[in-house]
Amino acid sequence: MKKTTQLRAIVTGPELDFLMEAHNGLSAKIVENTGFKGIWASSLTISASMGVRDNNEASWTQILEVLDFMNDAIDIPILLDGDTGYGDFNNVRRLVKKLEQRDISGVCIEDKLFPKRNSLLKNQKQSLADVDEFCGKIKAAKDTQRDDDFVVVARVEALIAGLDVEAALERAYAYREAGADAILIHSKQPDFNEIEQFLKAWDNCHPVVLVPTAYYTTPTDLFRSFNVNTVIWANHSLRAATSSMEDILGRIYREQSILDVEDKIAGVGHIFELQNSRELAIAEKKYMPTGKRDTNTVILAASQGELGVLTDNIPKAMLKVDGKPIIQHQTEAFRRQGTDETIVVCGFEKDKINLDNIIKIENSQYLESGEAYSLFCAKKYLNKETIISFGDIIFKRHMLVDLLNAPADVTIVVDAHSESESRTAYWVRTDVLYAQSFFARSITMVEISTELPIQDRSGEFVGLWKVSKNGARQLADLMARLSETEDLPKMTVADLLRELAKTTSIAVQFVSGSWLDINTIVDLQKASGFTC
Ligand code: SPV
Ligand code: MG
Repeated sequence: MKKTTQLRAIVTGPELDFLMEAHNGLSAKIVENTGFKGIWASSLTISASMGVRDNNEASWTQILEVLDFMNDAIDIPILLDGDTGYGDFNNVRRLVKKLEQRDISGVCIEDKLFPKRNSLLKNQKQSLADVDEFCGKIKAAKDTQRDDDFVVVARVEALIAGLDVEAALERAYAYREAGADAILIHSKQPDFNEIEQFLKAWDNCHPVVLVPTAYYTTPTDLFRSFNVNTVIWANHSLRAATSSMEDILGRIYREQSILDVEDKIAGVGHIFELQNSRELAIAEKKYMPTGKRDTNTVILAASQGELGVLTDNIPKAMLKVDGKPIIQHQTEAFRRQGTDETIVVCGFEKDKINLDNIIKIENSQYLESGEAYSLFCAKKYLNKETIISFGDIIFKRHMLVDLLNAPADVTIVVDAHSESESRTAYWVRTDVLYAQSFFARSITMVEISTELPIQDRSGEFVGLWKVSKNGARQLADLMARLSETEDLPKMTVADLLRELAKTTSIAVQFVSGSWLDINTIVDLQKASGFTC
């Protein structure tokens, strides 16, 4: 429901409703949280909270600024205590226009002279406006509003100025005729008598609003019995805050300690809640770049390798290229791309894999099992997009960047110009050849094997691949199924990809060179100067 419609229901509806005062965004939020359906933006308390008097010392645009903060903080409507309208009919027109622009639901204007003074001040002369002139302001307000539900309340100050009930009624009738949606009849008497007389004579002929600050002892049911539409608790948020501040600050001053007041005041967590900090935290997750990708990396580094004495007592993945272990080249490359966890599956000489910021997972059966089983050991991390890499390869940065951007659920990197002839390689046959791949929208793996005849080889699987979150789930499911058979420990990654291809299309990202796998001392020498 629109805020204006809500306010109209409060002010003109038949049931007695209440507006509670607020004077800034925080108090407005507290009013709303307490359960009140609407807010009285009081001139007394807004000015007091600014440290000035309720004599139009704050300008009307300064009041608008406060209203903006209040309105932004809440979903309930605000009725502005608009004093005299801050000038003549023309100022009222501009006020209504600006209030509607700022989503304020209604205004109450009083029949006094600008600059007005607070109605409850003792021994102060209160000058009333000419009735006709004030009726002109009401008409101007009503003619200006664009939203039919915007509420204009006319406040009768005759009793405040010392006139009798007759005079008050005369003004109230005139304001009703001028188009006011409700009449606020104000009194500073400590009892209900003059208001009672007014209400009896008024006889519910138009909605009525009361402000019982002075006659606070009157039971609320009495207002109800007179079918009063709205009661405004006009200054109680500010007065509550004032007493509490004076009390607590006095204690802190005397005790020179905050120890004993801590459990008597709102915790900072509660203040954060009132500021709706949670919303910002959620928005930050959505909009703020964290520099992090939601991508894990699994490096398979369990095997010893066959580089003679070089791998006698360290795993191949820890052999140094340009002074840095092979897998450190990888972990740094992954981190530069902002990936999340780096998981290294170790086996042979696992303690020698001692890099920072990695999660080590052990394949204790590394001697009897292959790469697929190592990957299975890291299955718990296959819960999001994941890059999977052999621990003995070095590759150029662009290869990883392209792979991270690959859209398919499973993408493998294949070198179309592999020079490997003698050693064991995972040969891949694709549906589109590299030479035509520039014109193809996607390239799919058809076969992967160490045994592919030369004429069927489209390229060599580099040992670097990526699964999307969905692909990771499929891979994890496949490995879980295979783990129930005898097959998994014997399987290579190529075997796994072949199985996966039965249910999922495996996309191929072709490269031409740009990587090395380290199988021999010569490879190790070639790798120097080859940065990831
Ligand atoms: C206000 O709250 O600012 C009012 C009501 O106008 S009174 O203070 O009683 O005048
Ligand atoms: Mg006021």
